[in-house]
Amino acid sequence: MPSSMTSLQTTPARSVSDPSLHAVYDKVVAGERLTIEDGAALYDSSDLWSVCGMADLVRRRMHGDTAFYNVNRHLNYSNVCALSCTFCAFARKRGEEGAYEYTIEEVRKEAAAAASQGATEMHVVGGLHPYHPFDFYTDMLQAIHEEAPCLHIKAFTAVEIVHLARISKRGRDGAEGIRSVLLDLRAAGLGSLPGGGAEVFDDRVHDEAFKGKIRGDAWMDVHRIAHELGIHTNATMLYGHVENRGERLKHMHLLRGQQDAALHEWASSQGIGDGSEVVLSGPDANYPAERLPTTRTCDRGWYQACIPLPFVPDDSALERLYGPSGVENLRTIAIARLMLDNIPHMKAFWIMQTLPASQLMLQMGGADDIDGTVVWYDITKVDGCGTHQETGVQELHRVLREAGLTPVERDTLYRPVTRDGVEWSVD
Ligand code: V47
Repeated sequence: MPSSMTSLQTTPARSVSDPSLHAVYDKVVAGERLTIEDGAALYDSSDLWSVCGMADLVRRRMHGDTAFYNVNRHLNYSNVCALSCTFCAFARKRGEEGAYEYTIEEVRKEAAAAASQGATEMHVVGGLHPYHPFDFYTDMLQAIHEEAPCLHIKAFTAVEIVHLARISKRGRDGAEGIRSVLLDLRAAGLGSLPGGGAEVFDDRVHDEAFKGKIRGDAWMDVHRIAHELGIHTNATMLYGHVENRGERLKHMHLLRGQQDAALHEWASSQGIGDGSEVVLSGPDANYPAERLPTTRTCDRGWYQACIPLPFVPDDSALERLYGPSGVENLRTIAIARLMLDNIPHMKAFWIMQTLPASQLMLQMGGADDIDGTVVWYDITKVDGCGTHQETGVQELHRVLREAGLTPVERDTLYRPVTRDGVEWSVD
């Protein structure tokens, strides 16, 4: 095939109609890192089509036409929480109507049911329970692990980890306390950390919407320590409430900087980056060895996926707000794909984005992952739907294929899953 044809397939002719995006386009094509100002231009432009076109170009370079999903279960073990974040409709005080707590035996049953139905992952998070001792959490992990050793346990947001350091009296030891909590949890069965609780890394936003929760620097410390221990993590950004677009871009910038540090050694070994920046989203020619880190090629932990979470106002103390529009959601995930050039995966979490909008985000907005079958989800309920929010593998396949993509089941570490009914394996 003539080389001009190859480059036409991977680098579309510049069809960006907004002149303020021309410089951004040229950087994206070359695989150069975008600045916060570039991100602002992407937010300000009325040419959403081009913003998505660039995100899609990057997504196809990184993942071709693959769209990832997993067979998972979310388990929100308790909604009893010491905090009162204004965006949260999930938390209750103990004894309040709607408050609930799973016992260890109930968690064990959930794990057994998940495994018997072929799930590969259990995503376990809850409120900051004011009375459970530290042992409750290690017992819970052990129960899941004993009952279903094949399940990868992705559990506890950074906020919960800091809470566990406090209740186990290790809080005053700073990083050492966090490290020893993570080691204990790993010994009990923890596989990785989910991306929740990040919200928006900005003190003004923090004080207005989630005062009392840890600030962005503490959240990032937990993830840095997890990465040092070889534990993979994800990162969310909860947007569309009291923050502004500039604060979102700052959040992305901070995450990207931390991922540079996590990938530094691996990138040097691959000849990627200039020693400080690691860009994984450029044209193929920029990657003499592996484009993306895998557990085989890198023994550190890193951010595997970013999950932009659109604020769902229903039943929260910020119910007066509208929450982000469909266009803002599409634009934000596309910009996250472009700005977070060193985070391998961009997830359109269908529970919060809805299945139809997630499909568009995968088809044209830079997303390559849709999360999984979920089954029960308590934290948000879009349009007041119930906690039973299940989709099946067939439905996910239909949604992804209709978007022109090839569905690939993955495990939590993004290894392709080979499946025969409820039996599965990874290489
Ligand atoms: O931590 C709470 C957010 C998070 C609301 O790591 C809200 O793979 C929108 O983190 N509107 C939990 N968001 C969900 C989460 C997650 C989901 C899917 C995959 C992964 C992953 C992580 O939801 C909370 C908080 O940041 N949240 N209330 C709300 N009203």
